[in-house]
Amino acid sequence: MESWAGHEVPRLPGTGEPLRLYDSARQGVQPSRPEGSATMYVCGITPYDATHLGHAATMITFDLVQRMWRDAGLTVRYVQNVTDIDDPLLERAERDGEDWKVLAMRETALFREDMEALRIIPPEHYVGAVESIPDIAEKVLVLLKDGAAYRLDDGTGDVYFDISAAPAFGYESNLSRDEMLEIFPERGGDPDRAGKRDRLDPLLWRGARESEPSWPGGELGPGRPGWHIECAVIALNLLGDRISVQGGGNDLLFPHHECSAAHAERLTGEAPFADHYVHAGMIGLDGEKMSKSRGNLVFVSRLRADRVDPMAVRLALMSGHYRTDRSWTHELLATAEDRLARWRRAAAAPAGPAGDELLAGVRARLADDLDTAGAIAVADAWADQALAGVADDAGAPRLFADTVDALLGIRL
Ligand code: 5CA
Ligand code: ZN
Repeated sequence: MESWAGHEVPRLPGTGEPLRLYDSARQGVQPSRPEGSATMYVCGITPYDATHLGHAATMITFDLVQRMWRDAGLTVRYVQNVTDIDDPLLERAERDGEDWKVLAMRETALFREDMEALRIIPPEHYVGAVESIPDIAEKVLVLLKDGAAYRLDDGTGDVYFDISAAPAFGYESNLSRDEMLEIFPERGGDPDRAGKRDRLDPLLWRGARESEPSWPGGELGPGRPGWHIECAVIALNLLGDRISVQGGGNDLLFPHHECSAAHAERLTGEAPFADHYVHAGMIGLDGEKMSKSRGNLVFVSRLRADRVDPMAVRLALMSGHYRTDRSWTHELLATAEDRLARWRRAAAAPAGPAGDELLAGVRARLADDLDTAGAIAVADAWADQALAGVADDAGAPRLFADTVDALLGIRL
């Protein structure tokens, strides 16, 4: 499927610092030292609604990872998916009396526009679940033949992964079995489905149902793919057996990333599937979790229609640390708008304080598990001095603009 349009990223003098990132599996900040090219797979949208600020914050987080890797001289290979067939999409289409394909296409198109506006560097491959179905079916069959999966004998054709085929199951999320059992049904799992070997076994292939879309699955029989195998197969096919970063929001810690890793590791025989499992915090609104049921979603497209500068939205979302669950508020946006205006005035100054400390400071803060608030403070300090009339270096305003553009994605 088509990705979105990219933009020039300014080249900065020197080379950036190696990135250190929190890994959910090892539960600590660990150096990210990809050899050759850095590979990243980020879990993208299920396109049944418009992009909200939570999606935006997660995409910005991984955009920063890519910017830091590039600045450190690495080649980056980045893949993102679109879950363009799944229960939530079908449910929404049914509720609104709309064709699920039309709904998915419309919301994916809107997401692309939002990503471009937020200056998110596009993935090299932007891949839909539907277009990946033959590849997924092939791998489900491999798991079935290998004894790592089984078919329910109730005539549905549904195939499940046997988690006992993944001896390290649980290493990614670090959750106890009780915690897993509690979360599993809240995030698409079906612990009470009769005939499963283990209540936590995840669905790999859903046999065709009369009222649902289905695709030929060859020997598997007609049906549609489960969610976790979708991401495992797309990542393996396009990025290889071991990736540098598996990314998404922290709502994907379990079961999604645990199961994707278990599937991938069983298919390749190599573990871990990802060097870093990286999770962005959830964005809420005024202290409440942003969710469809609460009806408190703030859409990027709505803000754009209201003529809010997307750079202010980006700056506001980066003012908190990516791993922290945090709230969107009107004040957050107002502060970001003021800051953006101040930075623009400073970048337009004829000269400013020398820029080397600024560049080194922004690089150092971001290299430390993406400390965006720290990086913003470094940029603020330079801008304040430039606006106070410190004018040592005529080239510094350009370097300031290039630094916040290349590393923070903020175009002044
Ligand atoms: N299609 C699946 C991933 S394979 C999915 O979770 N889709 S989604 O549309 O629900 O979310 C898209 C991405 O945004 C995921 O990485 C998800 O973890 C993240 N996300 C969802 N809600 C929020 C939120 N409130 N705050 C931050 N990130 C979020
Ligand atoms: Zn995913």
